[in-house]
Amino acid sequence: MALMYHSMDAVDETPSFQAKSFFDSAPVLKDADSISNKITQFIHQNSLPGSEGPRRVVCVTSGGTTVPLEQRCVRYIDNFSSGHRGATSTEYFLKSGYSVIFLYRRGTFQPYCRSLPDDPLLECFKLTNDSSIQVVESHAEAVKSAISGHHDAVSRGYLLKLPFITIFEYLQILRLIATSMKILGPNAMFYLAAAVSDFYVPWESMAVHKIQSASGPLDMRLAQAPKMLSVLRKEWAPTAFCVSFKLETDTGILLEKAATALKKYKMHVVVANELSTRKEVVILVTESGKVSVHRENDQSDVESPLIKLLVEKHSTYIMDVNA
Ligand code: 9Z3
Repeated sequence: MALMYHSMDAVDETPSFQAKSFFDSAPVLKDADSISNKITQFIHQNSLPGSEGPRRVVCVTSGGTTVPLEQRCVRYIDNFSSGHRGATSTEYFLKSGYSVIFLYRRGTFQPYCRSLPDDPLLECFKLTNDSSIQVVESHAEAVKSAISGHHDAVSRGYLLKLPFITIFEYLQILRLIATSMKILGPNAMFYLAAAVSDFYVPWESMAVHKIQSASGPLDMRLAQAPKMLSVLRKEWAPTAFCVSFKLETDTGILLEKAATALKKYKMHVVVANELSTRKEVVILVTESGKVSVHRENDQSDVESPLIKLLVEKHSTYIMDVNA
């Protein structure tokens, strides 16, 4: 079987034109109004002057996007990301006084739940003789800190969690968040740790039903995903502080690719990481140079010094913009 998906012939097209075509042809986002209301309300609440003044807000993206191959999707292409980076970073941002919009791939790691076992419900709880539920002693600390950390952040209005699965959902929700965060000016930060598909099947050229195997091998050409980082910087939230990630498996090209992304998309910081060492070391690439950030020991998180450094850079940025 040969399924040819035409590329978008994008040679002369600007990122904003490509973005428009992408959104115009994307499937309608389910619950768009409710998502939009949640975002608007969250940003409104966090921009009110409280005792500490209006809070800084960061949008943390986390997990990989899928590319469906069929409209009634049975098969899809996936991008690797466990969501550990995003979930861990969210905790450190909250600790640093930020409010966080956590845009995450459904089913990936969640803030405050990293120390729980794989099947928390079945492994952390047991039935007692009188059929009430009790926490298993060995997991009691992890359960307590997960519940209290999460409850504290959500009930105080500091954490909003929004799930996505496909690249269509991810980019549509990211646009809603970014255009709403525009009013925060330099107090807004984007921390784009999600692993986003570079290629996708445009909705209108996608098979509706399950692709059949009877006609032999499948031949397909994927379109290039629009470069949304440019659009985010130029149109959606032009004064926000933007941090993107660059993932490679070949260390020989990592720093050069990160430096190219920094320039091309006008990021304030690109965090370069290599797949197998991503939990131990990351390299911050900025206009003023490169800095390696290491975790302190096997038990600590590289996100602790990473977020500390980014918060400092964000503070300098806010001062410069307001000067
Ligand atoms: C990253 O590089 C993240 O640090 C990881 C985190 C996905 C490696 P985990 O979720 O891993 O903790 O398991 N994210 C960005 C990956 C990406 O797709 N970047 C694009 C690129 O490299 C730019 S948006 O071209």
